[in-house]
Order: sequence, then C-alpha cells, then structure tokens
Amino acid sequence: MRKTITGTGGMLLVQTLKDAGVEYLFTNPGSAETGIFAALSEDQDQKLIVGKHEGLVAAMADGYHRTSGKVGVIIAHVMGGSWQLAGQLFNAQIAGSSLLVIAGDWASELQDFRGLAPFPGLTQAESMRPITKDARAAYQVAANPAAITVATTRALREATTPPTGPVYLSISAELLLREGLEAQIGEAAAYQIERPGPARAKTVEAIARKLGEAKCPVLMFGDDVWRERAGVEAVRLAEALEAPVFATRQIFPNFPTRHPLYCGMYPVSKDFEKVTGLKPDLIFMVGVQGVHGGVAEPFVIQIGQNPVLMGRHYPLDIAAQCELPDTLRGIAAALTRVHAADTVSGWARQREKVRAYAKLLISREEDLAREHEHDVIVHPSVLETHLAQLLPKNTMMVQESSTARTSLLSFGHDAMGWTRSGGGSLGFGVGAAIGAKIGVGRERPVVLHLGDGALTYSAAGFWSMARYNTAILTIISNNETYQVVRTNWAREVPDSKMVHTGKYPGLYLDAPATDYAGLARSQGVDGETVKTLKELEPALRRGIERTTRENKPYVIDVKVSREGIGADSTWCSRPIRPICFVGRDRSPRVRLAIGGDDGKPVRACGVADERPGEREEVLHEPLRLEAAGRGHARRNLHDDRRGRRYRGRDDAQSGAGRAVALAVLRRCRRRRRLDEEGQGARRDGAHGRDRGRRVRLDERDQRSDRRDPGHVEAEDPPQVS
Ligand SMILES: Cc1ncc(C[n+]2csc(CCOP(=O)(O)OP(=O)(O)O)c2C)c(N)n1
Ligand SMILES: [Mg+2]
Repeated sequence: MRKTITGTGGMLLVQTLKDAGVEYLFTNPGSAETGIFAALSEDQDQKLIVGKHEGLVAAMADGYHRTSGKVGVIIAHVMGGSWQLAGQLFNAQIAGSSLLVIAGDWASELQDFRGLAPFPGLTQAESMRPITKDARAAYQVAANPAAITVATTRALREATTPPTGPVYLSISAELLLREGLEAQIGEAAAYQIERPGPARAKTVEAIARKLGEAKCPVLMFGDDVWRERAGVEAVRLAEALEAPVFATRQIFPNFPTRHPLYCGMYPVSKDFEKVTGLKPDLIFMVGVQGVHGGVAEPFVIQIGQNPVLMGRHYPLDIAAQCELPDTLRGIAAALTRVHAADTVSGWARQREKVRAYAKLLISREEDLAREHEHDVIVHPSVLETHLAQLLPKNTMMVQESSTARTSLLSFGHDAMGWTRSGGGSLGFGVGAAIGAKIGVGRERPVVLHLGDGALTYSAAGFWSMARYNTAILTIISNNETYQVVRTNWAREVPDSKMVHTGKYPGLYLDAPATDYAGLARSQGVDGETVKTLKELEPALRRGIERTTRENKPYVIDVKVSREGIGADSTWCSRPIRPICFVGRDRSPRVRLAIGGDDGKPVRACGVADERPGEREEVLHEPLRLEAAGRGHARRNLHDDRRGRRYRGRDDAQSGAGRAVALAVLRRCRRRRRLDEEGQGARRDGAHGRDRGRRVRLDERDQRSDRRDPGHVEAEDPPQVS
C-alpha cells in the first residue's frame, strides 16, 4: 500500500523513519537540521538521545544496533559535524553495523564559504563516502523533495543488505524547511530484502565430505553466526567433528569462549601443534567478516551472507553465499551420511588432545591469577577472576580495553554477551554501552569494561548515561598508560634506545593523574576508586547492586598493576609548554615552562617578547626541545632543530630560559618566512581561525628524530592564559 504524505521536508523525513519502525534517534544537533527538529517537535513519537560529541552519538547508535538488531539512526550536523563521526563510523564500517546517518546540507550555489558547510571542491555526501559501507553508500538530496522519502528508504535498505554497514544521507537544509511538500511512501516503508537461503544440497555434501576427510579441520565462526543466532548449530558441528575452534577479528562471541573446544585466537599457534601433535589441514570459515593475517591451511571453505569479504587474500576451495543455521544443521547431518560410522566415531579419539590444549589455555590464566591473588594492587588477571565470579550471567559487556584479560569470562550465546569496536578506533566505549543498554532494556545488565586511555575518548558520555539513566556499570582498568602501544612498540623495535632505557615517549598518562570517578560524578554518574585488592570485591558488589537493583549507572575506577614489556616504567618526557600571554601593552609574549618528572606544577623558564600579531604562529609551533639532566635546579635545554645547547637555571628571569624562548620565536619567524616563500609546512585549516596551525613536523624534524630517539616532542597542547 502506498500513501501520500504532505508537510515540510523535515516532516516527510520523520514520517518515513517512523513508518520504517525507527524508534530512537541518536543526535548531536545543529542549525542545518532545523527542519528535522521542528518536525520532531510536532511528532513526539520518536525518542531523541543526545550525545555531546558526534563520536559518542555514532557509538550509541552502533551499540543500539548491535543489541537490538535494528538500524541505528543518527541525526548529525552538516559537514564539520559529520566529519566528527569519522572514527566511530570507521568502527561501524569494519564491524558491518547497520547505521543510517542523516545530516542537513548547506551547500550553496551563491555563497562559497559558510561556517561548517561544504566549500567548493567538497561535496558533503561524497566526502563521507569512504566511511560508509563498501566505501560507496552515501546519498544526497539536493533539489527534489520527493527524493527525501525515496533516498531514506534506499539508505535503510543499503544499511541492512549484506554487506551491511553505515550509510550516509545528506539532505538540503533548505528542503528540510520548505513547506507544502508532497511525497509518496510505502506504508510501513518496507526496506528489507529477504536474505539467501541455505546452501545447495550438493555444496553441503561437498563441505561435509571434506570436513570429515581432514586430519585436523579448523573451525572459525564469525559475526554472522551471532547475528543469525546460529550459536547452537556452531557448537553441534564442532562437537560432531571434535574440531578446534579459533576466532578472528570478531565483535561478538560467536562460539562460547569457555567451551572445551575453544582454542583462542587465529592464527593457530605453534603451541597448538606442539601440544596436540596435529597440523591443521583445512579451515572452515562460517559467517566470518574477514581474517586478520594470512591463512595457512591448504584447503579453505567459506560460507556466509557476505561474499564481499570472502577470499580476499587467500584462495577459496569451496565457497557459498547462504544463511547459516540451516546450512550448519545440514552439514552436521551430512557428516554421518557421507562418512562411515567408524570414521565418525574415530574423530574424537584422533583429536582428543584438542580439549587438552583448550584446557591448558585456561589453566595458564588461572595460574597467573593465583600467582597474583595476594598482590596489594589489583592484577588484571585478578580483576578477571572477580568479574567471572560476580557478574550476572545475563550481562552484556562492552569492552574497549586492549590489555584487560578475559579468557576466564564466559561469553557466548548461552552465557554473557560481549562486543567491542571492531575497527579499534578509540572512543567507542561509553557511547556503545549507552546504546547497548537502550537496546537490551531494563532487565539485562550492561557492563562497560575499558582502559583509562580509551575512556577519555568518550568520557563526555557520562552525561548522556545520567540523563537517560542507562544503568551501566563502568569498570575502568586503570594502568595510567597506553600499555598496549608500549607492548607493540617493544615488539617492533626490541633493540631501540626506547626499549633499553624504558623511556617510551607519549604513553604515560599519569602526572597529572585524572580522577575518573570524579569525571563521572561531575556529569551526574556516581562512582568510586579502587586502589587496593581488598577494596575490589565490595566495590564490584556495590556497583552491581546499584546498576541492577537501583537501576542507576555507576563507575568503578580500578587501579590495576601494569603488565607487559616496559610496563613498570613511569618515565614521561617533561612537558615543555609554550605559554602565550598578552602583556599589559597587548603585545604577546612567550613563556616556556617545564614540568617536573614528578608531575609537580610547571615552572616558568623563560620569557620573551613577541611582536603583536604573531601570537598564533607561536602558539601552534610544534616544539621540539629536550630537557636533560636531573633535578629542578639546573636544566640543559637543547634545541634539536638548530643543534644549539642552552644551559641555565629554571627561572623565569634566567638568561638561558629567555634564550630558549627567543630561539623558539626566531624559529617561528623563520618558518613563517619559509611559508611565505612557498616552502612551508602543511596547514590543516584552509580558513577561519584554524589558519596557521601546523600539524606535522617537517622532514628535518623527522630525520633528527631518527638520529636521536631520545629527543621527545612537547606533549602538552599549547595553552593560552
Ligand atoms: C582513535 C585512536 N587513536 C589512537 C589509537 C592508538 N591506540 C591504540 S590502543 C591505545 C591506548 C589504549 O590505552 P588503554 O585504553 O589505557 O588500554 P591499555 O592498553 O593501557 O590497557 C591507543 C592510544 C587508537 N586505537 N584509536
Ligand atoms: Mg591504560
């Protein structure tokens, strides 16, 4: 049934979304979307969830989609606002999440540069295309109002048709406001296309034959197994074959993580071959959205809804686009039909050591936890055992912590739910947990487990948690560092000065410390800090009680011990801060200041006058200075661009400090001269207040960096006082 609807462009849009069953709109609004919000104020059926940053909003919509299965709809702002979505749309794209972003568009044929709007050479929808599904699903409604309903329905269809992913729709702000429009929509705005059915009988038999003939078939279940609720069938197949199950790049627990055949992450480790004496000779990928790393097995079978990510960097021997539960059931049934009874019964004996290997992974983790069970500071494995014991079994966990330990936690279709960003672009956690809580509803607990580093990319979301009372228990694994980066650096350059001296620039997050519970409290979410092991259990019990019984969000900042290579180093480069202030006579001056190793307040070390009008360049100059020597009384300051050394007391009036400040100013001037001659460093803003801001070191900086990795970049942002 078709129906004709009338009203403003905004009303046509809102009606189309409503007919499509959209219930929540996740938003960070702006004036280009006036038409949408005016329409919403007349029709109050849809619920608005506001986030104070676009990244948060996109993550909310994604979390909601992942737990509800519905499309997560975002109302975002014109160009400058839409680009803020990028990090989280990247995650949604990798995860294959069905999201629809709608934004007003201020493109104008009369005016070239309008704040936030696309400018000549930049088309809003086009510029978002690379971060939509398949890097192609971005649409634009510029002139024809009838296209508002057509393009919205098309976008919903694109978002939900495999390969699923985020879709972007920009609609002229003027059309959203224009009155007296008319358009047709299908009632109930049907947009879903029926998916493919089970694989053909011939294919099913061929797969069953190969699986049964293999000495050691490896099974890999991907996110479509979770999405299609094929967990039970996955377990049956693994048990029938007594085959090891490995995971890759997943955002859902597609196979129960405490199942005795679950062998951890792909690729298959050498350890597996040593313990079991088995060499995998076939891999069967089921609903997998791409493999991380190479595929070594000599025979490859893949099935699922999304053919786009099949066989991307490995050959395929058998592959089928199909649904999963019935196909898996068919394969399990065919195994006993195609193979003789003694062959079938022999699999368990042949691969009996697979369970021993899976058990070994668990017992190693248990041993680690036992080793640390009496530590004063909470060890990550001890936090893990506490969570395994205390969290309700129907918990849905959103995880954004790279070094948090989870092997002992039971995730799966019959246990706790779990999701992570997928693309690794930090800033997912808080928003995703809020969306997930909205998706699962009052009864199911949601736990957000994230690192201290990850948290601050989305910490403005505590406000949304409080406002919409999403009763989430947030647990921060706070090791005061970007530990996983440290570990990765050490792995990549084990013989570097950085690793030998334990001086990892840019990774230590303490000095000053952040009060994360206070950060949440200031936005309306209660919480506490756990500094020692004895405080952990009572805090977790309190948190669970608060969130489940009292239905309130709660935060626990757990100070965990640092684990991994270089983890015990608390070294951080002394922040060298250029501080610009305007003197009485309004002439800008520059002051350089050095913070102590111990995180004590910054001290001034030099002051220099600057000509009026040069303030911005001074402020945004990427400083490369090293503060060498110990103690606060004397400093050696070394300007590594010019190769000069300055020595002196860290005193605002000292000649040395002043000399350094002057050197910086001179450098700024020289840079500006080079810029004017057309050889300057790149700039990131083409207009307005961003002009003059430099974002990259020039090549000379990078070369000197390589020669002497001990030199560190000034880490603190320039401050204006
Ligand atoms: C948007 C974005 N910026 C930077 C990074 C690089 N990065 C990867 S992990 C990480 C640190 C994570 O720290 P934390 O959450 O504290 O976890 P830890 O490794 O300490 O457990 C960073 C900065 C990223 N993944 N995403
Ligand atoms: Mg950390």
